[in-house]
Amino acid sequence: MQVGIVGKPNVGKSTFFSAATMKIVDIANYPFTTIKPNHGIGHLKIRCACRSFDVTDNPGNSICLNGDRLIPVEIIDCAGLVPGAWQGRGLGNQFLDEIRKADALIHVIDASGGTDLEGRQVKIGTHDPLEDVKFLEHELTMWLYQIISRDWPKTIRRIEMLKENLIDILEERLSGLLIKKPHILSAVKNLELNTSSAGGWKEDDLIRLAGELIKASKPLIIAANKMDLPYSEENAKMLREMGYQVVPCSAEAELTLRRAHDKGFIDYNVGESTFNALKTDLTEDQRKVLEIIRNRVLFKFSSTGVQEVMNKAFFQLLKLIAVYPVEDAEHLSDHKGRILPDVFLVPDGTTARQFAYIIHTDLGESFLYAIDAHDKKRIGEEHPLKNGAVIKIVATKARM
Ligand SMILES: Nc1nc2c(ncn2[C@@H]2O[C@H](COP(=O)(O)OP(=O)(O)OP(=O)(O)O)[C@@H](O)[C@H]2O)c(=O)[nH]1
Ligand SMILES: [Mg+2]
Repeated sequence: MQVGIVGKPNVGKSTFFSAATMKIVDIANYPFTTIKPNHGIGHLKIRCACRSFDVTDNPGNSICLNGDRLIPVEIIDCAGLVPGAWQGRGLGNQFLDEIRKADALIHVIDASGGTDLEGRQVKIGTHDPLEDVKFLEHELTMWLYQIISRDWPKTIRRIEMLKENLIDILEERLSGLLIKKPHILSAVKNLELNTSSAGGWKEDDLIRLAGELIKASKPLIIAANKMDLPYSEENAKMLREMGYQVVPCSAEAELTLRRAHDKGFIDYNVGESTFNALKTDLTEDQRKVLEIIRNRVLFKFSSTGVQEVMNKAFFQLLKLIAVYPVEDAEHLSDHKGRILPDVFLVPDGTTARQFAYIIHTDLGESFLYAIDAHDKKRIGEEHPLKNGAVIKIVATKARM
């Protein structure tokens, strides 16, 4: 699963990406710094199961840092989007091509209102970030509308002449955009559109359909960036009150803290509300920057927000849970004796048997039952797994 970092130019998308992945990418205070998208690996942070079991673990596919498990996930830093992108304006084509492959979106906005719709710097507080939110919704809707409407006459012919089903045609047509049948069914239902009379649908119906499909298939969280600047807090509050899911954030603060930590200047755990200065010989400027971050960001918002956005994008928008497979439920180890080596991200609602299939087809096929390492109780094949569960699969041909 991939999450795309999107928004107009110059809002801090690449800064967010760099802070989340520690990859060095171009960051600058002008529009279209990023032209080609950046792909990278960021991490979700959860309380590691090693803490509840009080064991020392040997992580394999993830990292355990001071009792927190960091799980790798893929994120994409997209080129900036400007009005008219759906008609190819700016870097519209590159941008929208990346969005196809995204399962969810992080919409980075400049919450300080210091950049206009094209990403040019303006006096802070003069641009309304609500416009940015509306504009992204509009661009994505019109992009999808264009795709659907391009062969709408052909679609209608297939329905009327070949008696094909509209939902099936749309599913086939839109699968490359990760738009699936449940998305289409819920969109049509929400809009109360009658699929048997699709031939009579107006342009406006197709635009509304595109809007609903985008909402259903590309769930979105707003990273209200540049929270270290004035006006940001009010703007983030305003968006939240309008019903948007908003996390206050300062990508620049997170990037600075992670770099300072890597250089040994400070001790900082990602997503935390504090850091400790380690070096006594920091320059006056370095000390000042760290104090600004402490006072304007950490003290006010209790974190830089970057980790919270990452976790919410995957756990809430994509509805994933983390499950640890083990071979020995007593020692929590795999066949090599490694303790809690792996953690898998799976859809919420994944049953014990489905989890066995995710680990290995053989294990799914020969599944007998599972054991929850917390209470050592048996779990039947239909039983959905809990977030954070440590699970042993018992199969006829025991192999794991
Ligand atoms: N004050 C403040 N500035 C930030 C923050 N995050 C990013 N910036 C600045 O915003 C400017 C744009 O940052 P980028 O990360 O290049 O923005 P972008 O959205 O990737 O821009 P494009 O690639 O042009 O679309 C740079 O000057 C950053 O230093 C933040 O949290 N606070
Ligand atoms: Mg960029």
